[in-house]
Formats: sequence, structure tokens, C-alpha cells
Amino acid sequence: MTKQPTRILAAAALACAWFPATAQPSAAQLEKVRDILTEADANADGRVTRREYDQHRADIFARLDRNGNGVVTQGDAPRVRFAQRKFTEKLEQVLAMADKNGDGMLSRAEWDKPERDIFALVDQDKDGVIILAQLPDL
Ligand SMILES: [Ca+2]
Ligand SMILES: [Ca+2]
Ligand SMILES: [Ca+2]
Repeated sequence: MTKQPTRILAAAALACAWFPATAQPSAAQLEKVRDILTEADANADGRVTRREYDQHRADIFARLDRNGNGVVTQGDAPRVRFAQRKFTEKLEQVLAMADKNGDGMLSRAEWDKPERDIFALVDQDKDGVIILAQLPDL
């Protein structure tokens, strides 16, 4: 899966577990949730396990942290100027939601402890498995 870091960030900004606590997710967010869960189904059996989901999120972080220093910052932006600007915009959105200690960097710990856990939100019967064909209306 080769995705532009900016697109990954955009998806993260939209959906990766940071629904505003009070608001209903928008249709676009729900669509992203569907996309993310589908991507997380590593063995493509139509079921997403907690393990697959956590692994997928770890992969996303690894891809965002392009310079591999353990945090996502402007330093991970692509080199192309246009892409850089987009990346910066999206990064700001993500940081606004996820940079809990306000140091301007997204750490792995912050990434791993999102405000809203999408998996838990979707796995309404709490059996640790999400069936893609039976996604609930959130
Ligand atoms: Ca699976
Ligand atoms: Ca980095
Ligand atoms: Ca931080």
C-alpha cells in the first residue's frame, strides 16, 4: 500500500478516533471509518480483529513518521513544496486534536491513546471483532 503521507494524515484527521466527543460523525467521517477498517483487514477475511486494527494504526504511525524519530512533526513532510503545504495543513488539524501535551509533536503514545477509539465505537457487541459487512450506523 503506497499512500501519500498527506493522504494518510487527511484520513487520520478525519476519522482516526477523534470524533468530537459530542457531535455525531458526518457521512464523510463514516466513509473514512469504513475505509480505515477495510484497510485494517490485513488477511482480507471480511473481519477486523482488535489485533489487525492496532497493527494497522501502528503501520500508519510508522508511515507518517518518515524520518523515523518517533514523533510526527513538520520534519516528516514530503520534499515537494506543494505537498509540503498540504501536509502542514493536515498536520495542524491532527495536532489540534491529538497533541495532548501541546509540544507541537505527535508522539506514538498520543497516537495510541486517541480521544475516541474507533474500534470500540464500532465493535458494539464488544467481542473484539468487527464484521465489515455488518458495520453499524454510528
Ligand atoms: Ca481480518
Ligand atoms: Ca518524525
Ligand atoms: Ca505531543
